[in-house]
Amino acid sequence: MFDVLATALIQAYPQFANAPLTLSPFGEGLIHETLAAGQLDKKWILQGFNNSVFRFPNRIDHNLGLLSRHAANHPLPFQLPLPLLNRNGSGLTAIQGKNYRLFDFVDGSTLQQVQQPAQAGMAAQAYGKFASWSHRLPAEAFEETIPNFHRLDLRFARLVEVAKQLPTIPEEEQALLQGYLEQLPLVSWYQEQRNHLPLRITHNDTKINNLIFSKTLNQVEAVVDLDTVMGGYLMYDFGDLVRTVACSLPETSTDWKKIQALPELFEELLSGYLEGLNGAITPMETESLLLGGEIMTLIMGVRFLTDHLEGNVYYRVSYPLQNLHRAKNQLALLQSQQGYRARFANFAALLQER
Ligand code: GN1
Ligand code: MG
Repeated sequence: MFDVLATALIQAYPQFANAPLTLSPFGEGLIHETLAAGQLDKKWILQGFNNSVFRFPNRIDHNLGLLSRHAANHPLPFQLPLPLLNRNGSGLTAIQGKNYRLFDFVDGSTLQQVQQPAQAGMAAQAYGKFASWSHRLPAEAFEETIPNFHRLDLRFARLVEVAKQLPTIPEEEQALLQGYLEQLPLVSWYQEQRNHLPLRITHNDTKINNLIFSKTLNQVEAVVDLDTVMGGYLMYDFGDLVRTVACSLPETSTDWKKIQALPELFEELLSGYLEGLNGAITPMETESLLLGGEIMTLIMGVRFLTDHLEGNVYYRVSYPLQNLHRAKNQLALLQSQQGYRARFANFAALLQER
């Protein structure tokens, strides 16, 4: 099935020998196509680059260049895998009308959900370290690889607009839409925060499966999926961790009644993230983290519902109603988090006293 692709890759990359190259689907990404590539006893990750989502590959290159130059004299305790260069010195290789990128394979394990609280702490520490490590780099020097990516206010307005343009909306969608529209106060809070929070360098896709743990799951080997690294707020990175770690079920689950926030894991995440930051955070930023999980869950839910109403034009789906179901999942998780606001705030206050 991948014969033509394999032959073209062998010619394009100096890493490959003239021997059979096997390609097979890999991982759970929703945007790029990810394949594992194997030749003799070596492995790589091959990515079919999504040009329609990432319309500015040069900006990604620019940002990754800034990161790799910084890493050269400020070592990190984990890898940031960058695209390998082809024989023309480029990180992108066009084959059969599609762009591909090749990465070294990082040996280890990925998790869709944490199995133990300590893994939550480790994950949060790694992303916190990433933020403290990049603290001295000027956020303005980073280019927006997806313009307005986490602008909740704009995402919310877009949902309203798409819904308005539909002649009719079925009952289930209407109820869900209503649930989302009731979150307007959170959108206002977000807009207010934008007047105060400093722009930092953030990863912007800090879900748990964008970390590669060691095989024994006792340390983080790599932070991957760096295409959305750009200017952002710390609450984005902390928030996407809360969304994907401090939850009883993954974003694909349709077991609505069992979808809940897990406060113990939130606490592990907050301790770990602040530890990783090691002081590189202002009091206002710390305060903003408390609602970061809500913000990111709301953004994702709004985006899933918008995509459903638009006919699944953005996210990969494995069945037609999947985006609707993801949106339903995220609203349940969001509402559950909102029941824990006081508890999260108390915990944060206790942490500060320590
Ligand atoms: C996408 O490609 P992937 O699965 O790492 C998305 C994220 C969402 C996520 C939801 C560029 O990430 O924003 O959080 O799906 N990335 C982009 O699972 O839209
Ligand atoms: Mg990913």
